[in-house]
Amino acid sequence: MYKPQLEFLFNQFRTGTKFTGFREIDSGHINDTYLIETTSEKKYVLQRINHKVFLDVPGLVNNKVLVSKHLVNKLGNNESFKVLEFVPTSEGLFYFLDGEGNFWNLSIFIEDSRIYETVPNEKVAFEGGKLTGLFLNLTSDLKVIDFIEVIPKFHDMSFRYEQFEEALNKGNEKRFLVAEEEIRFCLERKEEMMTLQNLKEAGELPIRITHNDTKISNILFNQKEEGIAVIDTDTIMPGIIHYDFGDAIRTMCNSAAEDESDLSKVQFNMEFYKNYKRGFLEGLGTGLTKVEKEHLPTAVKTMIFIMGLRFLTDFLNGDVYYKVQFENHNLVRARNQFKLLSSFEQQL
Ligand code: GN1
Ligand code: MG
Repeated sequence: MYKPQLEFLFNQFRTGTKFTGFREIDSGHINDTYLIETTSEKKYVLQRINHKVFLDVPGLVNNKVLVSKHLVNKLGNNESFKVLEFVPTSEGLFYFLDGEGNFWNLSIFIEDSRIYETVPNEKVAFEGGKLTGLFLNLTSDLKVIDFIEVIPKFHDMSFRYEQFEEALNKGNEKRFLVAEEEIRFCLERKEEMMTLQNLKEAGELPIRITHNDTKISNILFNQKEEGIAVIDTDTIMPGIIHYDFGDAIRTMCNSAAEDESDLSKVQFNMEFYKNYKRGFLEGLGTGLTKVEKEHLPTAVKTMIFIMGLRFLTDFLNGDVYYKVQFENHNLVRARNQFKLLSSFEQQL
């Protein structure tokens, strides 16, 4: 994107300040994100929401604005718990639709914060858990019916297997050969990996409002290594607690980045797991049922696996979903997740 285009987009929103410059933030795999500098002290985050992935962007925006309002009403927006604040356009909408059919939204950048790509110590693991638990605690009284399913069947294992099997039928044959071992790994695991979905469908796990993308880089920390904000609320929708617990563990307990290709560096850190879990349960309070609690380790396995399965599927399809930076990037990501899963199982 060029500067004048971004300035034009920024000006559609009611900020009362002027655009002075921008920087691209390239950490997400789906949306395009820019940090906008202005004549005021405030900075903003301008984001193009990928409408090929998110088919109902106004519905998505409605979900996340609803959650922000709810959190502010309950806790206020304070130093130890900062809430994403979205800015309306001059028409009063929380998104702007440009002439090319792209959807944009703007939020206020949260100052004095940092993110981690990997957890440096037990405190950060504990804090990450506590904040995620608290977030779920605070959203637990929202009505599921007020939310759309942003991506239907997002974490449904059977749906992800269907997509995988379709890729096996239609995908790129050269890629099958390179990924033979990983394909076999996924085919062998099917029954086990259906456990959570089966429980959910049997009504044994309560449906709540969940974040659905609680990876470590979606949590902001302050300089004292305390968790202060949950960001990237695009996938907030009805789900089960295990999605958030498992997805967070997947990144918090990986000794390496999600796309580290040297698999000897990919180890599951049990100490971080214990600390994350302790923090998560503390933040969440007393709200878990017996079955929910019993299946927290199942969540870890399932969420590590489902991400590996999705990365592998995208690799077989020729990298059409996730942004990639190098050859075999998606395969590297998938291998990384499967190694992490094996490391968890060995230690369990
Ligand atoms: C995607 O774009 P980003 O980084 O927020 C993906 C998540 C995956 C994640 C893996 C809508 O999230 O489900 O866990 O990549 N989001 C979508 O890093 O598919
Ligand atoms: Mg996301």
